[in-house]
Amino acid sequence: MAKLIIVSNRLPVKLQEKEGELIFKTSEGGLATGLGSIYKEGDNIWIGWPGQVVEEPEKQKKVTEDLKKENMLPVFLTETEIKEYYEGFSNETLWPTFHYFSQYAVYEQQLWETYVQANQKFCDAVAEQAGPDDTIWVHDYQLLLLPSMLREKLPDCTIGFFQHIPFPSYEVFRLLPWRKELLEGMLGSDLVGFHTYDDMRHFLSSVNRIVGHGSMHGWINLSSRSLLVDSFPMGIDYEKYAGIAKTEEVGRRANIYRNNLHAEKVMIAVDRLDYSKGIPQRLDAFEKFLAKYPEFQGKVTLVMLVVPSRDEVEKYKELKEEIDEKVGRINGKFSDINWNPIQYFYRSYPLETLSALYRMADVALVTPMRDGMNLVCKEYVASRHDQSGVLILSEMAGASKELSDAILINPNDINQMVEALHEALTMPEEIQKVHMSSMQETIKRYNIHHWVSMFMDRLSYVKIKQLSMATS
Ligand code: GDG
Repeated sequence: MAKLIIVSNRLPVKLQEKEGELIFKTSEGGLATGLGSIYKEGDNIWIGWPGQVVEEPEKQKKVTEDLKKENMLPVFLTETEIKEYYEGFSNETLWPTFHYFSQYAVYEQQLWETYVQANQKFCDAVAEQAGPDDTIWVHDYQLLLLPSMLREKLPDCTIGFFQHIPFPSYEVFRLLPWRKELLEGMLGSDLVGFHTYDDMRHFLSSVNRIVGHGSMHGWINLSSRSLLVDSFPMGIDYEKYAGIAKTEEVGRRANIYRNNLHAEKVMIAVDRLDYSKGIPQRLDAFEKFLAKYPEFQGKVTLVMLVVPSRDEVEKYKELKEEIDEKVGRINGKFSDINWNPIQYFYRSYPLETLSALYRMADVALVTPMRDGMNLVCKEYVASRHDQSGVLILSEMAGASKELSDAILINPNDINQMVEALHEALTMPEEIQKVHMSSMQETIKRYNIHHWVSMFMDRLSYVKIKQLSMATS
């Protein structure tokens, strides 16, 4: 029986050490939820790094056996691979470049070589499991070389690739010293997917100008075969978020949190610590808003949840300090005994707490400088059980293409953000409901299950089309 092999840098579980024993914590991430029911079926399998370095062969064996029961296979990465392939090339070269922060990108041959080596390690792990009829679905920028490495070993198998972050314009992508190798890596796929039409267009333009292959309606004809490039905007598990937000317990918590804030209006922002998320710019806009509209002082609180991420990387340490400083300055300037303009949390919370925060907030501020999609804004919309609430959303998030009922802003335009805050905080409830219910309809329909089936259906279609092209 043909099976599906999912490959991503991280497995949908995280390995943790508890009292000398290694245990697994299930991830609640969107991808894990969306693919959760699929990889557990039959012989399907998910291959990836378990989130911790495990060196002792005995421990590796035990982890492998435990994960096998759950249809997962670990790829064990060394300290050096984590430093150079993951934190280095993936997060200090590709991530900044793909998010238009190329001034932050490091170009180091050593990091590139480890990136190649790690992709090869994933390839070996997949090749050991895969048969010629199997379908392999590779995820994200850490594994750009994997499709062509797999194609070489398994010429007939079906390979899909999805990139969760933006694909930059040719002028930015071409700055990478390894641009040609990276594109050739991706071209090993049968189907290459992005969140938006623009990302897809940028990719096709780079393929044309750097590798010299043109395209027609998303099809690229290589000498050996054709592949398709298309957009698949990722959704969330709508019913899950809407369901939790509606529960009595979450409603009770939302009331308690709100009462404790002593504010008439509450705004929420939830991000991983990342310079692509526009956190300092948002703080600048809020500061300017409180100065321009002093009648809101004492009345509106921004609850800002920043989830620790990549704190080994220098740029992220600097960003954390910048945020700490700005929050301290704004609170120092405007707070009074009963009220703080910003409630800032640098940690992550369980899903129920997050849901209560979404439920209590009148406004969500999602203002990235650049974001492949952004799921937080969709989760906020799904959590609005009474259709009230306003979403302020950056045009630079992939989600803005679907959520045109949000107040759309350019995060570089601080004055526009100030006015958007004013508009959101004074919007009549009947207008809020019109926009919110329209966004809910979109997100409900184009949910995570829809995304998975769209991608898988298109991948099967490509294989059929390739066969008919080969015989015609
Ligand atoms: C990448 C792309 C693309 C956050 N804090 C807590 C928590 N979260 C969850 C959110 C949301 C997820 O983390 C963040 O997802 P985003 O999509 O917003 O952003 P990235 O992590 O940068 O994801 C992005 C995504 O891939 C999918 O393709 O949309 O553009 O950059 O689900 O809810 N979850 C819990 N506690 C927290 O404190 N439980």
